Amino acid sequence: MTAGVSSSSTEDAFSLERYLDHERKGVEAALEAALDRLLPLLPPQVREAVRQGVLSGGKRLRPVLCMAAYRACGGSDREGVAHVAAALEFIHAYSLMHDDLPCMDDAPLRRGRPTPHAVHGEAPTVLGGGALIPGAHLHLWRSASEMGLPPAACRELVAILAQAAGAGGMVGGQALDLLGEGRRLERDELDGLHRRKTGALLTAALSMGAVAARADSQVRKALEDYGRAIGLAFQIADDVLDATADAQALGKNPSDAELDKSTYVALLGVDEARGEARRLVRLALASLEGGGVESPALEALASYVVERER
Ligand code: GRG
Repeated sequence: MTAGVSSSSTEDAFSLERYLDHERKGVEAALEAALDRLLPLLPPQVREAVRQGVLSGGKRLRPVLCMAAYRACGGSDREGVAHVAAALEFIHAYSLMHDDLPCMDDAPLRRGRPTPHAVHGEAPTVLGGGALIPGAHLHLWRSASEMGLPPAACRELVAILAQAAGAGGMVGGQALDLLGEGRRLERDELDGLHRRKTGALLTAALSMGAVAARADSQVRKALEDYGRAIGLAFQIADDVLDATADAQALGKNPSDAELDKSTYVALLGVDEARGEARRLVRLALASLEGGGVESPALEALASYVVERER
Protein backbone atom coordinates (compact mmCIF):
# COMPACT_ATOMS: atom_id res chain seq x y z
CA MET A 1 0.00 0.00 0.00
CA THR A 2 1.29 3.46 -0.81
CA ALA A 3 0.36 6.77 0.67
CA GLY A 4 -0.79 10.00 -0.94
CA VAL A 5 2.55 11.75 -0.78
CA SER A 6 2.82 14.65 -3.18
CA SER A 7 6.54 15.30 -2.93
CA SER A 8 8.58 15.20 -6.13
CA SER A 9 10.51 12.17 -4.93
CA THR A 10 9.34 9.43 -2.63
CA GLU A 11 12.78 9.73 -0.99
CA ASP A 12 11.84 13.24 0.26
CA ALA A 13 10.70 13.67 3.84
CA PHE A 14 6.96 14.09 3.97
CA SER A 15 5.98 17.75 4.13
CA LEU A 16 2.46 18.28 5.45
CA GLU A 17 2.50 21.88 4.30
CA ARG A 18 3.33 20.97 0.72
CA TYR A 19 0.92 18.06 0.80
CA LEU A 20 -1.98 20.19 2.08
CA ASP A 21 -1.20 22.91 -0.40
CA HIS A 22 -1.31 20.44 -3.28
CA GLU A 23 -4.40 18.54 -2.15
CA ARG A 24 -6.35 21.70 -1.36
CA LYS A 25 -5.80 22.91 -4.93
CA GLY A 26 -7.41 19.71 -6.16
CA VAL A 27 -10.33 20.20 -3.76
CA GLU A 28 -10.85 23.84 -4.82
CA ALA A 29 -10.93 22.83 -8.51
CA ALA A 30 -13.43 20.05 -7.78
CA LEU A 31 -15.64 22.41 -5.75
CA GLU A 32 -15.61 25.01 -8.54
CA ALA A 33 -16.63 22.33 -11.05
CA ALA A 34 -19.42 21.08 -8.78
CA LEU A 35 -20.71 24.61 -8.23
CA ASP A 36 -20.72 25.25 -11.99
CA ARG A 37 -23.61 22.77 -12.21
CA LEU A 38 -25.50 23.93 -9.13
CA LEU A 39 -25.23 27.73 -9.12
CA PRO A 40 -26.92 28.49 -12.46
CA LEU A 41 -30.07 26.83 -11.08
CA LEU A 42 -30.32 29.33 -8.22
CA PRO A 43 -31.36 32.99 -8.10
CA PRO A 44 -28.46 35.47 -7.63
CA GLN A 45 -28.78 36.10 -3.89
CA VAL A 46 -28.96 32.41 -3.03
CA ARG A 47 -26.13 31.75 -5.47
CA GLU A 48 -23.89 34.24 -3.69
CA ALA A 49 -24.70 32.78 -0.26
CA VAL A 50 -23.71 29.33 -1.56
CA ARG A 51 -20.59 30.65 -3.24
CA GLN A 52 -19.47 32.26 0.02
CA GLY A 53 -20.37 29.21 2.11
CA VAL A 54 -18.41 26.85 -0.12
CA LEU A 55 -15.53 28.95 -1.43
CA SER A 56 -14.55 31.14 1.53
CA GLY A 57 -11.53 29.11 2.51
CA GLY A 58 -11.55 26.57 5.28
CA LYS A 59 -9.07 23.83 5.93
CA ARG A 60 -10.76 21.33 3.57
CA LEU A 61 -9.96 18.65 6.10
CA ARG A 62 -12.80 16.26 5.23
CA PRO A 63 -12.08 16.01 1.48
CA VAL A 64 -8.34 15.86 2.13
CA LEU A 65 -8.88 12.94 4.54
CA CYS A 66 -11.05 11.17 1.96
CA MET A 67 -8.40 11.58 -0.72
CA ALA A 68 -5.64 10.45 1.65
CA ALA A 69 -7.61 7.33 2.62
CA TYR A 70 -8.25 6.55 -1.04
CA ARG A 71 -4.54 6.81 -1.89
CA ALA A 72 -3.57 4.84 1.21
CA CYS A 73 -5.76 2.02 -0.13
CA GLY A 74 -3.97 2.09 -3.47
CA GLY A 75 -6.50 4.23 -5.37
CA SER A 76 -5.00 6.01 -8.36
CA ASP A 77 -7.74 8.23 -9.85
CA ARG A 78 -6.68 11.47 -8.15
CA GLU A 79 -9.07 13.71 -10.06
CA GLY A 80 -12.01 11.33 -9.71
CA VAL A 81 -11.65 11.02 -5.96
CA ALA A 82 -11.36 14.80 -5.59
CA HIS A 83 -14.85 15.07 -7.12
CA VAL A 84 -16.17 12.39 -4.76
CA ALA A 85 -14.51 14.18 -1.82
CA ALA A 86 -16.05 17.54 -2.79
CA ALA A 87 -19.46 16.15 -1.75
CA LEU A 88 -18.21 16.04 1.86
CA GLU A 89 -17.29 19.70 1.68
CA PHE A 90 -20.74 20.61 0.32
CA ILE A 91 -22.29 19.04 3.43
CA HIS A 92 -19.72 20.66 5.71
CA ALA A 93 -20.27 24.08 4.08
CA TYR A 94 -24.04 23.86 4.49
CA SER A 95 -23.65 22.82 8.12
CA LEU A 96 -21.56 25.90 8.87
CA MET A 97 -23.96 28.20 6.98
CA HIS A 98 -26.85 26.88 9.06
CA ASP A 99 -24.86 26.63 12.29
CA ASP A 100 -24.09 30.35 12.17
CA LEU A 101 -27.74 31.41 11.71
CA PRO A 102 -29.46 33.43 14.44
CA CYS A 103 -31.67 30.44 15.35
CA MET A 104 -28.55 28.31 15.95
CA ASP A 105 -25.24 29.77 17.16
CA ASP A 106 -25.98 33.31 15.89
CA ALA A 107 -22.40 33.91 14.74
CA PRO A 108 -21.45 37.09 12.89
CA LEU A 109 -17.97 35.96 11.82
CA ARG A 110 -16.47 32.85 10.22
CA ARG A 111 -13.17 32.32 8.42
CA GLY A 112 -12.27 35.92 9.13
CA ARG A 113 -15.29 37.47 7.42
CA PRO A 114 -18.97 38.18 8.08
CA THR A 115 -21.06 35.00 7.85
CA PRO A 116 -23.20 34.28 4.74
CA HIS A 117 -26.49 35.27 6.42
CA ALA A 118 -24.92 38.55 7.61
CA VAL A 119 -23.91 39.38 4.03
CA HIS A 120 -26.65 37.81 1.90
CA GLY A 121 -29.59 37.48 4.32
CA GLU A 122 -31.09 34.64 6.31
CA ALA A 123 -33.54 33.27 3.74
CA PRO A 124 -30.93 32.99 0.93
CA THR A 125 -28.55 31.30 3.37
CA VAL A 126 -31.15 28.79 4.55
CA LEU A 127 -32.12 28.07 0.94
CA GLY A 128 -28.56 27.90 -0.30
CA GLY A 129 -27.56 25.55 2.51
CA GLY A 130 -30.65 23.46 1.76
CA ALA A 131 -29.69 23.23 -1.92
CA LEU A 132 -26.25 21.92 -0.96
CA ILE A 133 -27.68 18.84 0.80
CA PRO A 134 -29.28 17.09 -2.20
CA GLY A 135 -26.64 18.79 -4.36
CA ALA A 136 -23.93 16.94 -2.45
CA HIS A 137 -25.59 13.55 -2.89
CA LEU A 138 -26.32 14.05 -6.59
CA HIS A 139 -22.78 15.23 -7.15
CA LEU A 140 -21.43 12.22 -5.26
CA TRP A 141 -23.53 9.78 -7.27
CA ARG A 142 -22.44 11.36 -10.55
CA SER A 143 -18.76 11.54 -9.57
CA ALA A 144 -18.62 7.96 -8.32
CA SER A 145 -20.29 6.74 -11.54
CA GLU A 146 -17.84 8.75 -13.62
CA MET A 147 -14.98 7.06 -11.77
CA GLY A 148 -16.34 3.79 -13.14
CA LEU A 149 -17.28 2.43 -9.71
CA PRO A 150 -19.90 -0.33 -9.78
CA PRO A 151 -23.48 0.72 -8.92
CA ALA A 152 -23.30 -1.02 -5.52
CA ALA A 153 -20.24 1.05 -4.54
CA CYS A 154 -21.93 4.25 -5.79
CA ARG A 155 -24.99 3.45 -3.68
CA GLU A 156 -22.82 2.71 -0.67
CA LEU A 157 -21.00 6.03 -0.98
CA VAL A 158 -24.27 7.96 -1.11
CA ALA A 159 -25.61 6.01 1.88
CA ILE A 160 -22.45 6.68 3.92
CA LEU A 161 -22.72 10.42 3.32
CA ALA A 162 -26.47 10.54 4.00
CA GLN A 163 -26.12 8.60 7.24
CA ALA A 164 -23.24 10.72 8.49
CA ALA A 165 -25.03 13.97 7.65
CA GLY A 166 -28.45 12.99 8.97
CA ALA A 167 -30.41 12.29 12.13
CA GLY A 168 -28.03 9.59 13.37
CA GLY A 169 -25.04 11.78 12.58
CA MET A 170 -24.39 15.48 12.21
CA VAL A 171 -27.96 16.85 12.40
CA GLY A 172 -28.81 14.64 15.38
CA GLY A 173 -25.59 15.72 17.08
CA GLN A 174 -26.37 19.37 16.47
CA ALA A 175 -29.83 18.87 18.01
CA LEU A 176 -28.22 17.34 21.12
CA ASP A 177 -25.75 20.21 21.22
CA LEU A 178 -28.55 22.79 21.23
CA LEU A 179 -30.46 20.84 23.89
CA GLY A 180 -27.30 20.71 26.01
CA GLU A 181 -26.87 24.49 26.22
CA GLY A 182 -27.06 25.60 29.85
CA ARG A 183 -26.68 22.00 31.11
CA ARG A 184 -23.57 20.22 32.41
CA LEU A 185 -23.12 17.15 30.24
CA GLU A 186 -21.23 14.10 31.51
CA ARG A 187 -18.24 12.81 29.57
CA ASP A 188 -20.17 10.00 27.86
CA GLU A 189 -22.93 12.41 26.82
CA LEU A 190 -20.36 14.83 25.42
CA ASP A 191 -18.58 12.03 23.54
CA GLY A 192 -21.89 10.76 22.13
CA LEU A 193 -22.92 14.21 20.98
CA HIS A 194 -19.62 14.95 19.26
CA ARG A 195 -19.22 11.51 17.73
CA ARG A 196 -22.37 12.48 15.82
CA LYS A 197 -22.05 16.22 15.34
CA THR A 198 -18.39 16.38 14.29
CA GLY A 199 -17.09 12.81 14.21
CA ALA A 200 -19.63 11.25 11.85
CA LEU A 201 -18.70 13.36 8.82
CA LEU A 202 -14.98 13.04 9.50
CA THR A 203 -15.32 9.25 9.78
CA ALA A 204 -17.44 9.20 6.61
CA ALA A 205 -14.52 10.87 4.80
CA LEU A 206 -12.34 7.84 5.61
CA SER A 207 -15.08 5.32 4.77
CA MET A 208 -15.71 7.01 1.43
CA GLY A 209 -12.03 6.97 0.51
CA ALA A 210 -11.89 3.26 1.36
CA VAL A 211 -15.05 2.40 -0.59
CA ALA A 212 -13.94 4.43 -3.63
CA ALA A 213 -10.65 2.48 -3.62
CA ARG A 214 -12.48 -0.86 -3.12
CA ALA A 215 -10.50 -1.53 0.06
CA ASP A 216 -11.04 -4.79 1.93
CA SER A 217 -13.02 -4.80 5.17
CA GLN A 218 -9.97 -4.95 7.46
CA VAL A 219 -8.40 -1.85 5.92
CA ARG A 220 -11.73 -0.06 5.87
CA LYS A 221 -12.26 -0.78 9.56
CA ALA A 222 -8.77 0.46 10.43
CA LEU A 223 -9.47 3.71 8.56
CA GLU A 224 -12.85 4.12 10.25
CA ASP A 225 -11.33 3.53 13.70
CA TYR A 226 -8.73 6.15 12.81
CA GLY A 227 -11.59 8.46 11.74
CA ARG A 228 -13.53 7.98 14.97
CA ALA A 229 -10.44 8.74 17.06
CA ILE A 230 -9.40 11.85 15.15
CA GLY A 231 -13.05 12.97 14.98
CA LEU A 232 -13.20 13.24 18.75
CA ALA A 233 -9.67 14.65 18.94
CA PHE A 234 -10.70 17.31 16.43
CA GLN A 235 -13.59 18.42 18.63
CA ILE A 236 -11.46 18.49 21.77
CA ALA A 237 -8.91 20.65 19.92
CA ASP A 238 -11.79 22.87 18.78
CA ASP A 239 -12.90 23.36 22.38
CA VAL A 240 -9.33 24.15 23.45
CA LEU A 241 -9.00 26.72 20.65
CA ASP A 242 -12.35 28.27 21.56
CA ALA A 243 -11.13 28.68 25.15
CA THR A 244 -7.60 29.86 24.42
CA ALA A 245 -7.34 31.59 21.03
CA ASP A 246 -8.62 35.03 20.06
CA ALA A 247 -11.03 35.92 17.27
CA GLN A 248 -8.23 37.18 15.04
CA ALA A 249 -6.44 33.81 15.13
CA LEU A 250 -9.64 31.77 14.92
CA GLY A 251 -11.34 33.83 12.20
CA LYS A 252 -14.52 33.62 14.31
CA ASN A 253 -15.63 34.73 17.74
CA PRO A 254 -15.06 32.22 20.55
CA SER A 255 -18.60 31.35 21.64
CA ASP A 256 -18.73 28.30 23.91
CA ALA A 257 -18.72 30.28 27.17
CA GLU A 258 -21.27 32.80 25.89
CA LEU A 259 -23.61 30.01 24.75
CA ASP A 260 -23.03 28.19 28.05
CA LYS A 261 -22.02 25.00 26.24
CA SER A 262 -20.63 21.89 27.84
CA THR A 263 -17.13 21.45 26.44
CA TYR A 264 -14.11 19.24 27.01
CA VAL A 265 -12.33 22.25 28.48
CA ALA A 266 -15.16 22.84 30.98
CA LEU A 267 -15.08 19.14 31.87
CA LEU A 268 -11.32 18.46 31.92
CA GLY A 269 -9.51 21.81 31.90
CA VAL A 270 -7.21 22.94 29.09
CA ASP A 271 -4.19 20.77 29.91
CA GLU A 272 -6.09 17.54 30.41
CA ALA A 273 -8.18 18.20 27.30
CA ARG A 274 -4.98 18.66 25.26
CA GLY A 275 -3.62 15.43 26.73
CA GLU A 276 -6.82 13.58 25.85
CA ALA A 277 -6.68 14.86 22.26
CA ARG A 278 -3.09 13.61 21.94
CA ARG A 279 -4.06 10.24 23.42
CA LEU A 280 -6.73 9.92 20.73
CA VAL A 281 -4.17 10.74 18.04
CA ARG A 282 -1.98 7.89 19.31
CA LEU A 283 -5.04 5.64 19.17
CA ALA A 284 -5.68 6.72 15.58
CA LEU A 285 -2.09 5.92 14.60
CA ALA A 286 -2.33 2.53 16.31
CA SER A 287 -5.46 1.77 14.25
CA LEU A 288 -3.56 2.43 11.04
CA GLU A 289 -0.72 0.25 12.15
CA GLY A 290 -3.05 -2.52 13.28
CA GLY A 291 -4.75 -2.54 9.87
CA GLY A 292 -1.46 -2.47 7.98
CA VAL A 293 -2.22 0.95 6.49
CA GLU A 294 0.94 2.85 5.63
CA SER A 295 0.28 6.51 5.01
CA PRO A 296 2.55 9.38 6.01
CA ALA A 297 -0.29 11.68 4.94
CA LEU A 298 -2.84 10.17 7.35
CA GLU A 299 -0.24 10.06 10.10
CA ALA A 300 0.61 13.74 9.65
CA LEU A 301 -3.06 14.71 9.35
CA ALA A 302 -3.84 13.07 12.70
CA SER A 303 -1.32 15.33 14.44
CA TYR A 304 -2.48 18.34 12.44
CA VAL A 305 -6.02 17.83 13.74
CA VAL A 306 -4.90 18.54 17.30
CA GLU A 307 -1.93 20.87 16.79
CA ARG A 308 -3.66 23.26 14.34
CA GLU A 309 -4.04 26.93 15.26
CA ARG A 310 -7.47 27.56 13.71
C1 GRG B 1 -31.02 23.09 9.98
C2 GRG B 1 -31.36 20.90 8.72
C3 GRG B 1 -30.58 21.73 9.62
C4 GRG B 1 -29.44 21.24 10.09
C5 GRG B 1 -28.47 21.97 10.86
C6 GRG B 1 -26.15 23.22 11.64
C7 GRG B 1 -26.16 21.76 11.59
C8 GRG B 1 -27.34 21.03 11.14
C9 GRG B 1 -25.12 21.07 11.95
C10 GRG B 1 -23.89 21.75 12.35
C11 GRG B 1 -22.91 20.83 12.90
C12 GRG B 1 -21.63 21.52 12.99
C13 GRG B 1 -21.57 22.98 13.02
C14 GRG B 1 -20.55 20.85 13.03
C15 GRG B 1 -19.29 21.60 12.93
C16 GRG B 1 -18.23 21.08 13.73
C17 GRG B 1 -17.00 21.90 13.53
C18 GRG B 1 -16.03 21.79 14.63
C19 GRG B 1 -16.80 22.68 12.47
C20 GRG B 1 -15.56 23.41 12.13
O1 GRG B 1 -14.93 22.67 11.13
P1 GRG B 1 -13.54 23.11 10.50
O2 GRG B 1 -12.63 23.60 11.56
O3 GRG B 1 -13.99 24.36 9.61
O4 GRG B 1 -13.06 22.00 9.65
P2 GRG B 1 -13.28 25.00 8.34
O5 GRG B 1 -13.63 26.46 8.42
O6 GRG B 1 -11.81 24.75 8.40
O7 GRG B 1 -13.90 24.37 7.14
